[in-house]
Amino acid sequence: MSDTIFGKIASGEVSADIVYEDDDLVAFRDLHPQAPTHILVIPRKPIPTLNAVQPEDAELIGKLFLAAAKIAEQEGIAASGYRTLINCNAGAGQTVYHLHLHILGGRPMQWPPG
Ligand code: IU
Repeated sequence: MSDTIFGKIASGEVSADIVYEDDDLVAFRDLHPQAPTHILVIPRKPIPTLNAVQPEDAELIGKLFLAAAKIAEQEGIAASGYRTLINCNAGAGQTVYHLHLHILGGRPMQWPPG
């Protein structure tokens, strides 16, 4: 079992500003937001990186994106536009090794990301 800070948020051991949760997922506000709305959606299952996702996780990953769209709607950023992204490994800037989907919105986004 992974014991990252996000695993501890998922188990309730560490508190976070949770905006959505169900049996499979938890979503909470990023501590250092990079946009007016910056939320992380994580599976309760401690998958370290996108590279470690297995075929049996396909439904879970689908749920992760469905939850992101629902949260964007709830946050009032669905119509104006928002970005979802997953940083995979250090070269992409991943710092917490528990899979997480970023939701960023509330401001215009640049392309390409840095
Ligand atoms: P990354 O994709 O691994 O770089 O994203 C990790 C994010 O987790 C980053 O935006 C941090 O601000 C955020 N975060 C957090 O919200 N709470 C924490 O306790 C820690 C990191 I550590």
